[in-house]
Amino acid sequence: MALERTFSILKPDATRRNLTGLINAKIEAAGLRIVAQKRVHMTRAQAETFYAVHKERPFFGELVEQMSAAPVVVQVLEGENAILRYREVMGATNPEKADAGTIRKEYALNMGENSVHGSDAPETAAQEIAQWFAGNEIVG
Ligand code: DAT
Ligand code: MG
Repeated sequence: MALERTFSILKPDATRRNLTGLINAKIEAAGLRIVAQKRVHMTRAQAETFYAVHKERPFFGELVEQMSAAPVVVQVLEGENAILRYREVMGATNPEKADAGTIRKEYALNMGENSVHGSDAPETAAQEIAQWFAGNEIVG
């Protein structure tokens, strides 16, 4: 398979606890290259847009609140099969169900504050990357 790109967020619970370096080490050890990265503080509106697919879910308000409460690090990761590979490295959404060695198993606090986001499909990856990065900010 050709090189693929996925969109990643190191969430507020991770930046607050100074875990961005440890998480990046796991990303790189998994063979994913960080080809774009910046620290941003999402507005509520940006968080609402980003998670619009979940707007009818009961946890949406809390999710938007948490995502805009502190800075995040947004990233583009590149590698073979990067979308699926990163989902494996992240672990399950619920950290109690995440496999040993995954980011969420090691660092997530709970279902909402689960340390990382990763795109779930090629279409969402392209959309999410375009929402946060200009083409010339991505250096592969
Ligand atoms: P993922 O982040 O694994 O792609 P998702 O897209 O289903 O999971 O949900 C997006 C985020 O919303 C998830 O990372 C944390 C939050 N979330 C999902 N389900 C939740 C729940 N049942 N209770 C609280 N937060 C939840
Ligand atoms: Mg998702």
